[in-house]
Amino acid sequence: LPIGIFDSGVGGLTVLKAVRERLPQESLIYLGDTARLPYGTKSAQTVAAYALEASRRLVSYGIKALLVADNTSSAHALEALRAEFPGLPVIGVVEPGATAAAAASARGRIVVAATESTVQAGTYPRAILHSRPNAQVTQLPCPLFVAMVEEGLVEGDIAEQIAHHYLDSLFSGAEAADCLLLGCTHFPALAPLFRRLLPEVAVVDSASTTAMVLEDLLSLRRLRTPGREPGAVRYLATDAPERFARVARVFVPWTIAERD
Ligand code: DGN
Repeated sequence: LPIGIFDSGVGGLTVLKAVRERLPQESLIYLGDTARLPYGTKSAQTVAAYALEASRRLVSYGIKALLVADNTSSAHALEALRAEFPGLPVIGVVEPGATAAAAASARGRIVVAATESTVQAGTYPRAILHSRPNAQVTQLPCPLFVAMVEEGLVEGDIAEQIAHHYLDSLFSGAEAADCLLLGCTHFPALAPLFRRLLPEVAVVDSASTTAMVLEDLLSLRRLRTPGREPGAVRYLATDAPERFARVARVFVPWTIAERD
């Protein structure tokens, strides 16, 4: 059976890519709930209801594990999803990302960049403080980064100005943070820009850590697919496959057919 990967839209392809690199022999089925995106500006109840509905659809295809790539759904709905599908391993991106940031930060001054809805949930600070109780965590809602990435503005003047707008005050002065946790599916596309603007700062993206956690979980439950043959990857979107295929180019270096 494949691993199901769920996201509110296209950005979760950053997580799919990390899983593909780490576990190439696994078949994957990706569902982007493009009809209802963005989740990042919606209330907790709405996000949880949408995440449940989309995940039910993914589960109906037959999957051996559910990976919630969407940070907003991971922040609000992970427990509800685990309760809905007892026996199915369900993992999100918040805990792996928080653990990685807690380990990567030199002085424990961590900024979590995320959508407004993820910030409201407060799940990232809770998870970071669980790993590193004396950390100083600041949450930074940055909706413009999402739009920017979808427009392909990941470098250049506009991208730099918006990055300065959000980041400058937190990463300067005596109290400057030393770690930037990318708490949104879209932000790994901006990681090269952030690393260039903030060379002293540890920029942590949860996608690769989540792929590691998934690997451990599959091994533990004896669900790994043996062999080296690459698994199949299937993409589903609840709306506008043309836009999905176009925006996907920002996130993965391969082409996704409009009808898959
Ligand atoms: N996938 C969302 C997240 O990781 O929070 C970002 C896109 C959105 O819904 N705004």
